[in-house]
Amino acid sequence: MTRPAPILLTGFEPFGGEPVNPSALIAQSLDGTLIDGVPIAASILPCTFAASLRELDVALHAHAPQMVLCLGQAAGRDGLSLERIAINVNDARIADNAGAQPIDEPVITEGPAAYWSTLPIKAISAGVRQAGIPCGVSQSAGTFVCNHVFYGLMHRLAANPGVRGGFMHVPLVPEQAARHPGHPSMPLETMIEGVRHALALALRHTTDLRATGGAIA
Ligand code: PCA
Repeated sequence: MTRPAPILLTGFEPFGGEPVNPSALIAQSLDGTLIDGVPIAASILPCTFAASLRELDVALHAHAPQMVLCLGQAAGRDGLSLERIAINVNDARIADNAGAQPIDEPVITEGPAAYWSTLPIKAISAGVRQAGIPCGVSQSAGTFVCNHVFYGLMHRLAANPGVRGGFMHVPLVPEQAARHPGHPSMPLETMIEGVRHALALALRHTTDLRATGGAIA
């Protein structure tokens, strides 16, 4: 039997002075495991505007995935957080790991203003919550390297509509939150379990649920 095309799961190296990035720990721990018979291939991306999409291209090329989920850390989020939309702007509040701090630059010159996630974000958040793990829809992936990678991913996948993709932000782990009083956190094992559920739900749901995931400003 031929092996099904993998799911590409990416994480980021630590940034902003943190010793770890939970997104990388999750991706590494799921690397090589199977979700409903589909293998996961993990890749850790540098937290830089210049090199992150180059590394993403290397991984897309190496693995020819059927689906892509990029993960990133978002201090302040209190659950797993499925991003709805990627926007065409880099506006960095802090320097990236190479010292770059772009202000109001497009991710891709002449690209559209935004791309939607093509993962079933409502079905995933409902299913992950049903498994007892906090999860929701987020209306903004920010304007730092995560949004940059999310936008770049969806721009690439727009030319390859058979491959679905999206982005999930994850909270800090308790060891990080202990150094940032007031920040919510989630144990690494819970996040890993949540991402496993999320990928299984994404494989099973080719269309999304009609359920509210909105926010009032
Ligand atoms: N989080 C950052 C970049 C890398 C990461 O894990 C972000 O949200 O943009």
